[in-house]
Amino acid sequence: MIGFLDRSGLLSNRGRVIIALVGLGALFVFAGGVIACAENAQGDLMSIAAARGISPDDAARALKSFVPPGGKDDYLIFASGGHSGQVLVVGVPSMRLLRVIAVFTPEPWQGYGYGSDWSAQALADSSPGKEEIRWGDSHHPALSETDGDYDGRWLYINDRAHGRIAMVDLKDFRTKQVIHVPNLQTSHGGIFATPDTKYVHISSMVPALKRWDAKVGASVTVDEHLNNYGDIYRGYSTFLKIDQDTGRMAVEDSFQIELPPYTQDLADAGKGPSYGYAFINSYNSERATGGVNFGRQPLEVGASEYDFDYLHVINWQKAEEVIAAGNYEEVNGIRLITLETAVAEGLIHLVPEPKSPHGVDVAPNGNYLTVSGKLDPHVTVYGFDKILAAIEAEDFEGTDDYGIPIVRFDAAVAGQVEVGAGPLHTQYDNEGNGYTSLFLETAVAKWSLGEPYHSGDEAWQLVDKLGVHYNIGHLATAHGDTMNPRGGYLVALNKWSLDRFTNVGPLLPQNFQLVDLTGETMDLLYDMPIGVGEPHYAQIVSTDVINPEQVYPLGTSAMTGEISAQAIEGGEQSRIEHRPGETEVWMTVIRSQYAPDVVPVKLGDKVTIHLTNIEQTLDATHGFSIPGKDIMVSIDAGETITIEFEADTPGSFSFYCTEFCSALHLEMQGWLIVEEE
Ligand code: CUK
Ligand code: CUA
Repeated sequence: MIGFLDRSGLLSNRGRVIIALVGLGALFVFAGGVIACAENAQGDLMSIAAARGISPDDAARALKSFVPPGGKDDYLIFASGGHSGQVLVVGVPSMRLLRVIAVFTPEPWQGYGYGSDWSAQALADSSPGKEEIRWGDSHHPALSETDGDYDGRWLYINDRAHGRIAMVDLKDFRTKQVIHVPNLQTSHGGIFATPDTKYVHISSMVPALKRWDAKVGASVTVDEHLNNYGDIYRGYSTFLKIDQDTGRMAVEDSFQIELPPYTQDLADAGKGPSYGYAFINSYNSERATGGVNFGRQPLEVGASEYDFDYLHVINWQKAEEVIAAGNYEEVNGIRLITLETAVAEGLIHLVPEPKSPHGVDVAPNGNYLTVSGKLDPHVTVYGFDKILAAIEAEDFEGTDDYGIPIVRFDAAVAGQVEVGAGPLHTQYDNEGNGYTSLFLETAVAKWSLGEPYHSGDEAWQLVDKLGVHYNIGHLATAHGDTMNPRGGYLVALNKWSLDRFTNVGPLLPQNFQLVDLTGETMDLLYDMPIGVGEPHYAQIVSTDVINPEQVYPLGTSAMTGEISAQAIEGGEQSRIEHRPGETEVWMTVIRSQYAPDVVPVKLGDKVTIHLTNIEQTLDATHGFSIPGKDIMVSIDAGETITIEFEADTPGSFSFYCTEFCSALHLEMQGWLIVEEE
């Protein structure tokens, strides 16, 4: 033990670690009642750490993030899976990957998109253009909220590459709806749920041609693109109405507001005093078009010309009234308030934002809005009360080219904090602090908000900074987007990992870093490599509010929640019906047998099989696949899934259960026999 401390050479600083190790030793004494055991345990811990070259600080960090085998996590991270198109569910503090939820991309283990009646259909129906899209850039997850806090009902996420948005039901962690939002070509802003989940918001990323229809297209020339950009392109802010029973987005009850062709970026929901408002920042208010080969400035130069871009302040409650009054146009299947109407009705105001802004994040009290300019070392915090007062007093510095009033910058600002280079996104804790990611500095800055959280010299101060590895994008704190943040942990979502893991390059994993917020200074606890895409954003929710159901009632369709009578009627559940040109099969699935297990069909038949897993035990999932068919379904206990295919090849085909479900799993197979007439 002495040798170990000598090796560390920092005895006084490491005191707390020694206390932790001694404390752990004491626990063994208490449990075992044997002094010798205590010394051994302590000695063991010390020698294990020493043998592995682990410093006392790292040993303490390991204890803070370690969840023993069989132990449970305190929080779940719902992280976008980036180009994988999926959602990743990770435990905190253990940083163990617990689940991958298939959303925009087919996923074979879950049978998502491989022939099942619901998921394959959802993916096909949501493809915006003329061909089926088989991937997505899953981007910003948003958990549903009640009274401004995560309620564990649903999760929404957008596909940055398209105007798609999906709903995941947290009752069974499955995607239940994928839609393409009319008029959007790409999406970014938000997504957020209003504090009551009345709406989920998504806005366009890059502006699209006016009245863009993804299936039909629109006519444009290079000349029009370069010279009329400001006239022929528009952005869109979309409020998708949420069915409170099912969580589904109802496009027919939703509406859109047309925006200027700035590149709308991140967005957030008003809450508390700002309930009824949405905030969307933007860059490229210059409306640069790119086109170096046509003698134009590079886009990144043209789009960085102005000192200010604009935060959009949108009054969606007032927009609801405009819709109710019938003052809208129906465009590509959604009710659209035109830019002209939005200006005339006073639905939108702009507030200048310094230098190519990226994030806008509403503080827990709903009054402060933090924005950061990628090219400005400050976070700028607006007071919603100040913005409202300025709007009321018409304290404007003019209008933009589309007639939208611009609130005077100084009238809106409540505070500014110099945080460092390349600030992007901000999250909050339960003590009135903001945490801002610094992309260029590759760090997290902790800073204090003003009244009522901090006053006098305590307000608007940089409090602490922590280096992260490397090039942080988003960050997330526990319940950090709600009115009730929990503090405790922060996760940094880093784009580069360079020297952090064994080199598996040249494409290296992304790096989720777990940070402890409970001490005087932020402390980095753990690195988690993510090797499946570039996750952008994550939300962290207490496991208290996530309660998935155990098993489905017998015969349930996971998609609709409906119980199929035919699937469960006694005796009727296992049978085959032949009709001219088609065969319909009702098949039960249980450890370790399909019934029927020999399925005769005629060549050319349209074959429909309704598979029902008649088990009622958690995790007793079975699979089903047929050689030569792109079919792979996963059937959870109680679930019914229908598959359809054409019997286009004569012969016998051994279908089998793809899940190692029992000792006789290998025997869980059957035959599809395709007979020629
Ligand atoms: S954006 Cu990725 S780091 Cu697309 Cu949310 Cu800021
Ligand atoms: Cu069922 Cu293997």
